[in-house]
Amino acid sequence: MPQLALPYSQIRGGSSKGLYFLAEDLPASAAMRDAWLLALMGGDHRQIDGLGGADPLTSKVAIVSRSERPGVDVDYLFAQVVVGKNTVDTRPNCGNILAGVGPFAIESGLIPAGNGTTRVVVHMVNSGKECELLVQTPGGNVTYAGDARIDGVPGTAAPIICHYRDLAGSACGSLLPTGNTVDVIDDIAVTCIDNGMPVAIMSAQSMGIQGNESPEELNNNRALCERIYRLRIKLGERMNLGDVRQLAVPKMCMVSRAQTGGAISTRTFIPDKCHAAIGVLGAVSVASACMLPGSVAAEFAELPQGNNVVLSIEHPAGEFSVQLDTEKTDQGVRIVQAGVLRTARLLSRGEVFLPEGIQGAL
Ligand code: NQM
Repeated sequence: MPQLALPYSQIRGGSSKGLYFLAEDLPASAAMRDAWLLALMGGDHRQIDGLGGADPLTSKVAIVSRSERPGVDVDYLFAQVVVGKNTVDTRPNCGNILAGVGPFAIESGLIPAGNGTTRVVVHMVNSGKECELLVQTPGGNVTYAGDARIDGVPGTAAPIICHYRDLAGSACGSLLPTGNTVDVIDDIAVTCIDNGMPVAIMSAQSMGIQGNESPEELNNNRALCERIYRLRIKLGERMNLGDVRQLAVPKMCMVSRAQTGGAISTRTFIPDKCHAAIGVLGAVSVASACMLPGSVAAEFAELPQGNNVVLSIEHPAGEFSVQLDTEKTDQGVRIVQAGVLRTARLLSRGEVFLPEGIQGAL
């Protein structure tokens, strides 16, 4: 059987990039779909025989279909092809790749473009949550050009506004999956939180670093990487994620006081390599933790006054602003909605080839 040609788009979504497929072009069986994605992206650490870029931020896939849910336009399943592990993880979501789902849905004809701005309501299959995207469509066409700037991406582009609703417990079942605001594991105080992304937050100091190091420096610190890995495996069980050795969660975030006037400074491992910046939903989870009295993040955070706040989460490539609408409850604080600004750009579109022998191999 010859190589199978599959229609795809490659889109930069926020500070990540990935392949975007219509669900109808991939197998319905999860096992077969994952085998295809590994073959298309590359299962080895260099991804030399596929389109993944040998980096967690470029080894991503969006699978999109028209939604049958009331009030929802499209369903989006995110798949992380875990670099070097020959596995696909559909447990985490990705808020960067999500930004590209709006343009992809419009350009693929899943929803019509409005004249000016098009609202795309996305059901995130990984988490069961929803996000409203506002995409620029002047004259009924998607435009990628504009003057929005996001750290981690050169130049400017058209803004994509993302409004997330009610993200708590997206993968772990509850906002604080261990039931505590702080746990102490291996003598390290950790806040385990899932407000859109499972994240474990420790102070940089407790992990033996300053918190202002470059990702390269941290990646080269073998003792730190091994410590993070061991802690992550233990935390996975406690966060209701089970055995996380082959998974991309929980993200491991080390925090310290803001260095450039923001709310807090971060260095995040996703999960075993330091992020060049910070993930979208990772940043939303960290910002949410800053609002929780007694959390490890709150100890270091500079918080603006009020219930509706913008928190600037500092990261190695700059900062990420998260807008949070909160309300006070008897238990503390509830995060009602999170808003972020992203951009996206269509990079390529065409056919990607599935090697002979993979189709129908399972
Ligand atoms: O947290 C990196 C990214 C991400 C995921 C990661 C993301 C998110 O930068 O929503 O965007 O944490 O693996 O794309």
